[in-house]
Amino acid sequence: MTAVDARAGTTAEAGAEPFAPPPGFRFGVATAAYQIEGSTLADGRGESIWDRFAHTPGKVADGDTGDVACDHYRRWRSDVELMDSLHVESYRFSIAWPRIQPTGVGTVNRRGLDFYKRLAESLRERGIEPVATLYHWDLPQALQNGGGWDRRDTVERFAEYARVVGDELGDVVASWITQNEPWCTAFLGNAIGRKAPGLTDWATALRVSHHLLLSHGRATEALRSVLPGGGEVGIALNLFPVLPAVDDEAHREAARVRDGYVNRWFLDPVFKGAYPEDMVERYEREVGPLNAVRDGDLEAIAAPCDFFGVNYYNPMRVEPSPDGPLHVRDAESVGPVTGMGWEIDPDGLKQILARVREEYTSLPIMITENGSAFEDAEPADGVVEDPQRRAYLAGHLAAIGEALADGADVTRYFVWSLLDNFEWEDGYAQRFGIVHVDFETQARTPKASALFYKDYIDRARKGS
Ligand code: IFM
Repeated sequence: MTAVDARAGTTAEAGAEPFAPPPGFRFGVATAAYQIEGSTLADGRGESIWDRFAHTPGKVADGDTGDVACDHYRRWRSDVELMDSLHVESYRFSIAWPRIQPTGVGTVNRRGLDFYKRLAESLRERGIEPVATLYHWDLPQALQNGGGWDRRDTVERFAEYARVVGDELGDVVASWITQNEPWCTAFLGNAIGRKAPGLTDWATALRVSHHLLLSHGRATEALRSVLPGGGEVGIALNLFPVLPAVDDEAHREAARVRDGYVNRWFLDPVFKGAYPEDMVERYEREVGPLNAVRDGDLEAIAAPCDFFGVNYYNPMRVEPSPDGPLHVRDAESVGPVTGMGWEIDPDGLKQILARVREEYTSLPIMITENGSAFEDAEPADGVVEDPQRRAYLAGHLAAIGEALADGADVTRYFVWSLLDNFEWEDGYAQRFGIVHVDFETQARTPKASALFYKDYIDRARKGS
């Protein structure tokens, strides 16, 4: 018995009773290219908006960048072995567009494609399913120089990129996610300025949101034209239960607005083919005419998907405020929070799943991200105790079990994240990994939560 197995054994006593995974269900882990790969200048990769943003003083905590990150571009083989050792069944990674098309247009960079091809093949050899995301925020900087997602032409460039990648990797990757969390890209990147490209213009952010959604529709079409039978396509949205901090009309209205801003603005066009009317009115009143939408766009956005990806972390409690975006701000959390200050509420995941099913779609659901950052202790004798993360995982896995029992059709669960990594504007200060990374030595140490997850998977499989 290895040290890892011995420690995993101890988690069984404290661990939750696993749910019975339905046929086809897979337990996975997720990452994203800029957050783990490093090697930003290797093999012809072009500059992305996150390289530019991170290298702009004052944008990222401690001046951190993704230049090295987890050095995964060079260590991918041992990272695949690591996943195998944790008995992970599915791996969601993202493809860096600037590795495939360094300037976002035209010539395809073979070395970039080969990297992802080798990765996907090696996952498959170990029986780990590869799930690829096309866009996890690293737009080629050259496209941003020409207007980025504010420019309609970027949508066509993205569809072209999707077609190239789908054509090359479709034989090894069956499941494809077009866009990840377009709310973050559009609004945190272009209205609030907290993420790349760091703009603070609401009119731009609204156009960007529309173009991102349209790019999902166009990429879906492009992927379908090249993927072999069995290929499946979906989008990943980050969804939040939004709760009024106080049960009165002003707070309920604040919750409706926040829900419109973070959830419905994306769910409605994807599943109902229309933007929510109350939000259209609000944006037109407060920002100006929504001039990006053309005939046929909403039909393209609502093109049927094969699955729906839900990223869930926390509920939002809100209150009215003249200063907040659209006059709403976050209120105090109730109960425990993570290192990000995000309220911990596994029940919120069940609420989201029920809402999606009741109001939007009966498509199979992949929980494409779920996880937590905490201030972990440094490894001691090869051990990192992270009881809070372990409890977070156990609680959310139990919630999925309950949702399944209530009839939800959940087919994947991806823990965010396999590794501690570059947490965007927070740099390396926030650790989401179930595996600890020493950023000086690049040593990987599975935390107690990773061993809990491995043990959970083993027990779930034994029972099934
Ligand atoms: O790290 C991010 C990820 O890139 C997108 N979803 C949320 C995670 C935690 O903030």
